Amino acid sequence: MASVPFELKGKTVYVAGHRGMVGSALVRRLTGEDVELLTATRSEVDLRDQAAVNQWFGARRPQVVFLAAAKVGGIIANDTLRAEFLYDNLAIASNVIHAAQVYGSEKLMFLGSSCIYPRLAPQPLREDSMLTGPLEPTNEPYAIAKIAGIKMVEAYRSQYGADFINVMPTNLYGPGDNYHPEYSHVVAALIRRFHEAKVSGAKNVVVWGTGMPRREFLYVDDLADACIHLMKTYSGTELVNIGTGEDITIAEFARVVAASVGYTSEISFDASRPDGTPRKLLDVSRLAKLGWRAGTALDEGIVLAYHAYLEEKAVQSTRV
Ligand code: GFB
Repeated sequence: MASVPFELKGKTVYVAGHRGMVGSALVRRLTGEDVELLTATRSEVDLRDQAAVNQWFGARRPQVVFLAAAKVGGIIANDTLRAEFLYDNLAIASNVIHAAQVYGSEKLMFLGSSCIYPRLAPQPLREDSMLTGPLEPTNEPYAIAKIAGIKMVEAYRSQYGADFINVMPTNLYGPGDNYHPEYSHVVAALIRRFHEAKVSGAKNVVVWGTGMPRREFLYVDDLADACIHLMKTYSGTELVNIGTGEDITIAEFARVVAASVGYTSEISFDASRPDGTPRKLLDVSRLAKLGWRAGTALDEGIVLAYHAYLEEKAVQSTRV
């Protein structure tokens, strides 16, 4: 089953979800490796369609798979599109993991999420706290789909000896994020809101919730680097958390974003909006033992993300 170090060099590597924020960061990072990159757009292969996935795997037979495809969104998207978050993510995980086994992929990495841990699990969140208590209700469908994917990876390891591994990223941000005003995650939402307020000269920006929840944020290019590192050096049943090991309140975080964007007026909080999980800080000691730590400081990463937002906005405005 497992051979570490695992050689990526010369392999065909499939990034499932290459148009998303995580997948595109993996593609950027993999250009520095000597691999043959395989991607497929949704119109070529809808990953929710088992027959289409099997046909594609049968034809291309990727040796290595990064399963970064998922339906994702912020707290409101998760809580509103509950059926889609459950169905799409269950189908994607089920189809891709099974096809990787059937068509002989040598190694697969499944990307989960820190929301698979119980809402009130002890902090920082250790990998072995999965399934020890109730989930955060706003993202239970997404978390259940991700837990099913994790359990598939574990089962395919144990029954078939497949070298499949699970990693759990914390909250992510960076180029390629979704800036939808209602459905995005907090980082993209605040970058856009503070930018628009700066441009319009608005004197107040509203941040959702009480400002008290704490979150850990990882720059997506750091995540991609950690994934490549773990693909090469880790094989095992245990999950591996990927984060910075540091968190911040949403109120403090809003001030970091405002400063990076150059917005200097008032910030207020709308407590009628959901807070979600009170705290979600990952224990990254297993990752550190495996020889990786995050390189991008939060304030530095937010500036990079803001520039990426401005570039993406400029590109969109030139599209006809
Ligand atoms: O990023 P976010 O939607 O993800 O929200 P979660 C994080 C925190 O930021 C929450 C607050 O406490 C929000 O109330 N927040 C403040 C905002 N202003 C805003 C805003 O304008 N937009 C958003 N979206 N939040 C998601 C899960 O939870 O995290 C997913 O629903 C996934 O399943 C993802 O795991 C990483 O951390 O609350």
